[in-house]
Amino acid sequence: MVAGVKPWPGFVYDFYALLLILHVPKIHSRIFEIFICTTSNLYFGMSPMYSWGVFVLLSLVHVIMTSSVTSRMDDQSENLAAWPFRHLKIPSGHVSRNVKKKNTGIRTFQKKSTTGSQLCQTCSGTVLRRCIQTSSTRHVELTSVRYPDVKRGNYGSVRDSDLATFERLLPGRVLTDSLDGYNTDWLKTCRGASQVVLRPKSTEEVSAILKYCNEKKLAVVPQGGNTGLVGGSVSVFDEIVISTQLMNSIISLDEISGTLVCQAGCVLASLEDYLSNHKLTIPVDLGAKGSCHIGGNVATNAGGVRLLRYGSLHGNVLGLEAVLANGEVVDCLSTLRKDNTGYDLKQLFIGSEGTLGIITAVSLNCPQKPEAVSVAFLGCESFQSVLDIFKESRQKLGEVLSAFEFMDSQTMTVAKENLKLRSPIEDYPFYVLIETSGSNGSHDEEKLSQFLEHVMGTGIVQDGTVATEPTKIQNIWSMRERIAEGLMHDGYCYKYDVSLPLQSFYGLVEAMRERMGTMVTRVIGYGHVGDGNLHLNLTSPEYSTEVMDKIEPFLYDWVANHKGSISAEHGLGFKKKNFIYHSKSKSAVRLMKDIKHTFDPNMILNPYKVLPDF
Ligand code: FAD
Ligand code: 2HG
Ligand code: ZN
Repeated sequence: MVAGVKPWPGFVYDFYALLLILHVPKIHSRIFEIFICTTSNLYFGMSPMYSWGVFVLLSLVHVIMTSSVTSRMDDQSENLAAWPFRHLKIPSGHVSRNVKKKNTGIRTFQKKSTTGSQLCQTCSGTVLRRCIQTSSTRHVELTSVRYPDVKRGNYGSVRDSDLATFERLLPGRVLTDSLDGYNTDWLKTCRGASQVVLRPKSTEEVSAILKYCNEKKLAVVPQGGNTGLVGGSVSVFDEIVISTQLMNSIISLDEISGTLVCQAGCVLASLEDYLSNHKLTIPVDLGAKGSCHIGGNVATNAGGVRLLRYGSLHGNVLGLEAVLANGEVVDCLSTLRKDNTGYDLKQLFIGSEGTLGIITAVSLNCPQKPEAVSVAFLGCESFQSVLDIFKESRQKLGEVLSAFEFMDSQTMTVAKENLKLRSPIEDYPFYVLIETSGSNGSHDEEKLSQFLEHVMGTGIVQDGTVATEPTKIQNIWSMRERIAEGLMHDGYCYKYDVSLPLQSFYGLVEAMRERMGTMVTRVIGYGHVGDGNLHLNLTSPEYSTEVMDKIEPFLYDWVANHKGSISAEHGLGFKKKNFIYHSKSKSAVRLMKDIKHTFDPNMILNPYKVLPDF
C-alpha cells in the first residue's frame, strides 16, 4: 500500500467490485475481484478523482468483456456456423460435454433464501443454469375443463385448520400465493388448481405431512423440477403439491466405489457439477438437467442420452428412501452393489411416478468421468442408413460409444426456424449424433477416425463434422437437446415417446404424416435410436380435440401392433394412463393395482395418474 493514504477507500472499492461481480450472473469472476481489490490499494496514492476514474474504467472494461463472453455462450448459431467441414479430421484434446463448470466445493446445494423470487416461475425449480423455460404467459386450460370425463375423487378439501397444521409442521414453507408455476406443467398442456404447496426439508417432515394428509384424506401430488412430459407432476384438481425443492443436500460420497447418497430434490446438473469435481459423473443425463430433480428422475425412471452407455436407473440406483402415504418411512437406502435379501423393493418406486410413495433420498452408482469425449454429427440419405450407421458404430466403436441419437430433416427445421440454430452441415433427410467417451483420448479418436473413414467410404454417411472441443460439443448437443423447447414455439405439442423394434421405428412417423396431412403444423421424429426409443411429436397452433382424436388411439394401436411400448421413458402420468393396456397385460395391471392398494389404501398419492380408470 502507498504510504500516507487513509484506509477507508480500499473498502469502498472492494464493496463496489463485489457488487459488480454479484450483478453479473454468468461470470462469477473471482480473479476480477482480486484484481480490483489489489489495484484499489494502489489507487490510494492517487487523487480521489483519478482513482475513481481508474475504477470506473476497469469496471467498464469488465462489463464489456463479460457481455461479449455471455453473448458468445448464448449464441449457438454463431458457433455452429463457424465450423462446418467435410473432412472428418479429429483434433486431439481431452474434453467433457459439460462446458460450464461450477466449482461448488460444497456438500449442500441450498438456495440463498426461501422466498419465491429464487424460483423459476415455469418449472418452480431453482434456477441453477439456463432454466429450460418456455413462454410463461400462455393461457393453459384447466385440466378439469379440458378433460371433463375425469371426476374428482372423494377427497377432503384444504381448510384453514389444515393450513395452520402445515404451517406448524413447516414454518414459513407453506405457499398459498402465486402458485401458477407449480400448477402448470412444463409443456403448458395441463393445469391444476392446487391451493397450497408444501416445501419440506427433511424426510421426517415429509413423513409428518403425509401422515396428516392420509388421516384427513387429502390428496397430494409429489413434485420435483416439474419437467415431466405426461402431466404427472401437477394436480388435476386441487391436490396439495409436495415439492422437493428444499431437499437438496448431498448426504455422502464414497469416491472409491463412486457411490453418491443425496436427497431427492438435488437438481441433476448440480449433482453432475459436484461429481465432476471428484472425477465422477452421473449415470443419467437429459435436456432438462438444469431443472429436474434426481428424485423426479428416479420417480419417472428417466432414460436420457446416457442410457446406451450406463443402462437405466433400475440398474444405477443402489438404494432409496421413500415415505408411504401413511407417513411410514421405507429405508432401502443401501449403498451396496449386491444385496440379495428378499424382494428388491426399491425397484417398485423407480418409475412409479409418485403413486406409491414420495422418494426422499437416493443412493446412486456413479461412474468415472470420461477423460475424453468426442461428438460426430453426420448427415445421411435414409433411415436405413441411420440403422446401418448404428450397426457399424456398435461394431467399430465398441466400448467407447456412449450415445447414438437421430433427428429427421423436419426436426432440423425446428432447430433452424424456432430456435434460430444453424446446422453445422448441409441439409440431409436424416442426421445422426454419435458420442464417444473413454479414458484414452488418442485411442478413442483413432477408433472414431477409422469408423468415420469407413462409413464415408461405403457411402452410408454423406457429410459430417466432429467436435472434441467442449463448446462445440455442447453446441451440437444443444441442437438435439433443445428440440423439445423448440417445438413449443409452434403452439400446442402432441408428444409421444415410444419404444419400437428398429425395423418399424421410422414407419410410425411416416404413417402419422400420411394420416394427419395438413391438420397439423408438423410431424417430426427424433430420439434415442440407440435405445429403440422414438420421440414422435406433432404440433398445431393450439390444442384441438379433432386433431387429438385423429392421433389417438390410432397411434397407440400402431405401436401395439408393431410390438412396441407406448412409453419408453417419459411414463404414463395423467395423459397416457388409460392406454396402459396397449403395453401391459390385464393380469399385470391387476397386480399393479393390488400393489397400489397395499402402499396407499386411501389413494391419496398422485391420484388420476399411471393406473387406468378401468
Ligand atoms: P417432475 O416433473 O416434478 O415429476 C415427474 C413425476 O415424478 C410426477 O409424477 C411426480 O409426481 C413424480 N415425482 C417427482 N419427484 C418425486 C419424488 N421425490 N418422489 C416421488 N415422486 C416424484 N425424460 C427422459 O426420460 N429422457 C429425456 O431425455 C428427457 N428429456 C427431457 C428434456 C426436456 C427439455 C424436458 C422438459 C423433459 C425431459 N424429460 C426426459 C422428461 C423427464 O421425465 C423429466 O425431465 C424428469 O425425469 C422429471 O424430473 P422432475 O424432477 O422434473 O420431476
Ligand atoms: C429428449 O430426448 C426428451 O429430448 C424429450 O426425452 C423428447 O420432447 C420430446 O419428445
Ligand atoms: Zn428422450
